[in-house]
Amino acid sequence: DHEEEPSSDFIFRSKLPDISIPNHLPLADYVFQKFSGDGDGDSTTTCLIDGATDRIFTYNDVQIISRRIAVGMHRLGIRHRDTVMLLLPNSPEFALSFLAVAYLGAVSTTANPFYTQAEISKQAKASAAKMIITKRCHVDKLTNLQNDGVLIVCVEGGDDDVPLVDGCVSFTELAQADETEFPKPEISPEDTVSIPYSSGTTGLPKGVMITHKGLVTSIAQKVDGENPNLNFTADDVILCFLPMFHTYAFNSLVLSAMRTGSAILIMLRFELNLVMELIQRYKVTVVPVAPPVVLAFVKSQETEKYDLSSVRMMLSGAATLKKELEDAVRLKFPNAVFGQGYGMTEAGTVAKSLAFAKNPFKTKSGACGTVVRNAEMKVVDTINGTSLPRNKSGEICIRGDQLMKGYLNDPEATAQTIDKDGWLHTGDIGFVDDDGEIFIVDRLKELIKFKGYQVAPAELEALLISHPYIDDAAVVAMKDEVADEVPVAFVVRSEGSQITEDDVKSYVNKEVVHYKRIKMVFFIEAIPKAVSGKILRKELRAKLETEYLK
Ligand code: 4UW
Repeated sequence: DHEEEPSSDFIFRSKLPDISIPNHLPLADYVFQKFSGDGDGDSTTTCLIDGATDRIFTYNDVQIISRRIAVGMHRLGIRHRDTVMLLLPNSPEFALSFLAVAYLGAVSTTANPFYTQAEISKQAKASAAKMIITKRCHVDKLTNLQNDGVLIVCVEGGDDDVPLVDGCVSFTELAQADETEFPKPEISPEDTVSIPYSSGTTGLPKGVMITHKGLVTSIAQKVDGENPNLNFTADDVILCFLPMFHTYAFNSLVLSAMRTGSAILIMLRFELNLVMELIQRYKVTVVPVAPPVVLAFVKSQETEKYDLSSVRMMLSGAATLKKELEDAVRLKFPNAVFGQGYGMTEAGTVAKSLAFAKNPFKTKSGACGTVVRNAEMKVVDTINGTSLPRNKSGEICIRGDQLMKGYLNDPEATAQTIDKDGWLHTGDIGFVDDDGEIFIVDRLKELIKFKGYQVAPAELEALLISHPYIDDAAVVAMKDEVADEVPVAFVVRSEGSQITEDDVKSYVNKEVVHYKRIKMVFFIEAIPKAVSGKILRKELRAKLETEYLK
């Protein structure tokens, strides 16, 4: 009973032609395709550089070590379709573990290692993780999971210098298995390869089922074809300080770089002077950033002390970048092409600047890219759902093989996000201009982005309402110069309660990672709601500006 779509739909496509995408291949085979059989990749070239230790892994090393880890995991009982949680900071071990899991046909669920015990526990249980790979300093947050039978693998220890934490398996040992014992599983393109978490357009964080086919498609849309949209080459050194547990870094940088044979210089976290030192030392050519990093570069008085002339490409994404900031950072990197990417955990890369193409196009400052190839985009009216022409703002929708399979164990939320015609509704408001460039102007969804990190209001509201002296609560974004947005709470005290702002903050903030912490609390008589019970967030945000922050 498939209804015909109205022929009046305005559909936007890339200026680049569609290409043939080998998305029948399992992810790891696709990523290393150039290094197998008659591929033209040189597997003795550098794949990973650990910025913290200067350790180098060639393409050959990465493939062999990740297969060994796969064998090691298999010996411990991890099978096709089992879930392994990666609770690791940016490190070679992160990439190696992810690939090992992919080789096995198992599933990675990635989480911020600085999550609290409660946050980790929720995700590990919801995704049915059988194993967690982590660092020593995070093991004490996993005791309850370990007691439930989850295997904990620790990247330090097991050799002569460092003793292994009691009850943990040693990563070193895992990586010493015999790769010839590799149990090549039958992986279907529709198998899930990773389950990052995202709150999407509404509600609590949900597991996002990314398939081999989806991820291969998303990578190919960027770096494959005669004129790749994102022209990474084997000569590039790509800096990665963006968190690897997030789709932007792992899909768009690490895996895309591996597909092209580039070197990835891994940094634990963003630290401006270290970044500049590494750019100079390794002659970094590509610097992927998020808006707060752009701000740090622009504000820094020390950029001239370093030789940053090797940088030929700087990409921003994950949050709105102001045009003034974009214009200012260009001056600091005169040799670099600057542009944005726009993506979403559920949809991979949605748009990428064509300034990064091998044969580039002229692009405008402030645009967040053009829709990726082999995909369709439309902009729909938020009231009646009709598709809108160029230069008219509405909700951005995207369709193609790169989309998630759905939310884990949540068909209802899946159906709310991907409609029956296969369009994923992003919850972002924007328009497509005469040159096909996309501008995001607002967000329809309730998601708050602190420096590009997701903060789900529903998660904080659930915590607030669990307090005996709180009757009702709503969390909305407040504008912030550095973080872009910070979460603030409106709270209805229960009758007779004297609960203070500090009480509320300390009750919630100990349960969540730092960027989800509530920055301000406003007491209110009642939370404004629609008849449907939906919180009128727009009204609260307006209230913030007119009443509270004057
Ligand atoms: N401008 C304005 C932008 C932009 C933006 C994202 O945490 P998630 O789910 O995912 C991301 C993914 C970012 C990303 C950027 C570039 C890229 O190539 C890629 O490939 C996978 C991924 O942030 O949050 C999704 C939401 O973040 C906002 C927007 O609201 C989106 O729905 N967002 N990029 N350039 N806003």
